[in-house]
Amino acid sequence: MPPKRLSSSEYAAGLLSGNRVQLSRAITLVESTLASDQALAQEVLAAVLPHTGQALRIGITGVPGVGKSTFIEALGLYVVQTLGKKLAVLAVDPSSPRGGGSILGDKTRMPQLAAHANAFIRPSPSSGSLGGVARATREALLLCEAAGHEVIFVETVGVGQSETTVHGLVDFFLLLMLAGAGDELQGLKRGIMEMADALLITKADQGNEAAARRARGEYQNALNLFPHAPSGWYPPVLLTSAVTGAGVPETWEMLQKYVAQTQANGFFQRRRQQQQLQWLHHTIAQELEARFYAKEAVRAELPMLQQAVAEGRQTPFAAAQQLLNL
Ligand SMILES: Nc1nc2c(ncn2[C@@H]2O[C@H](COP(=O)(O)OP(=O)(O)OP(=O)(O)O)[C@@H](O)[C@H]2O)c(=O)[nH]1
Ligand SMILES: [Mg+2]
Repeated sequence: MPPKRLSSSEYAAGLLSGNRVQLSRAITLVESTLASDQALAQEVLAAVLPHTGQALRIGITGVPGVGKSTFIEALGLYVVQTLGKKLAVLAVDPSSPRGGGSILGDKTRMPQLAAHANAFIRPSPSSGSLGGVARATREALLLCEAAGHEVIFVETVGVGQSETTVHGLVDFFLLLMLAGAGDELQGLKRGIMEMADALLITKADQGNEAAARRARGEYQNALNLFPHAPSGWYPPVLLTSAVTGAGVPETWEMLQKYVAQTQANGFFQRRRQQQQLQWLHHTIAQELEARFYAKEAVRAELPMLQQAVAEGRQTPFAAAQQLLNL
């Protein structure tokens, strides 16, 4: 029997008390495409909004196999055990098949973290489009904050558009890299490195240390060529190893330093404000487009006009104007 449908205030109360079952169910609600679920989800979000925003939001990306899951387990355990903080791990993986993204299988790569009472791990929503996944993840992040999570990791695979999306969700963006593999091999575009607030060279162990140190030097030089960031922050390059545990406390200290510096100079708040505004305009654009294409008259005229544009009988601009004026 499916669980009884809760009211928005019941959801809100459950979330604010840190109830994990309610948190999971509320996230399922924001992921749902049913109009009635969406409406309830928006009510829940409105109710808990004053209790959001206090977490440190960290994006983590890197090509498959670089060691994201292993690193999240190591840094995550440091956060929940050593620091005693509540952590949530979310993922943005629009390509994941229905029934659970890679992070779900990943729970086996994060066995201790997955079992820890202070850690909440949630796989990527599996609803195809990146836009849908991004919205659901943004809202899930707010729900996790309302439930008292002080640190939030958002993981994504570094192969495409999804890191731009995650960059727009987080306070700090960590890029994991392998030593010795060429940039092309890592599928890295300059743009992704430019978004990074820090680079972590993974697997600096088992004879790989010298190569890792060399890579650190090279990447540090590459980063120094980028234009001066408005945050006043210079992205550092750190070495990590899940085998020796090296780099884990250092990564946390670096994050603290970033927060202190950017909260002092106002960039931290500004970045969040910009993200909110971007999200606003993005939502308006999407909604307008959806309404436009749903119009009866547009649906009737569109095929003919498409044909005319394709055959060069009408300019795209004129056809667009005609449709927009309908
Ligand atoms: N020696 C060494 N091996 C590591 C380290 N971190 C990860 N590995 C290994 O590298 C492999 C890939 O690690 P994952 O953590 O699964 O990598 P991932 O980036 O999450 O990969 P995807 O989920 O496929 O995107 C595993 O076999 C790990 O055991 C490390 O610090 N040192
Ligand atoms: Mg993984």
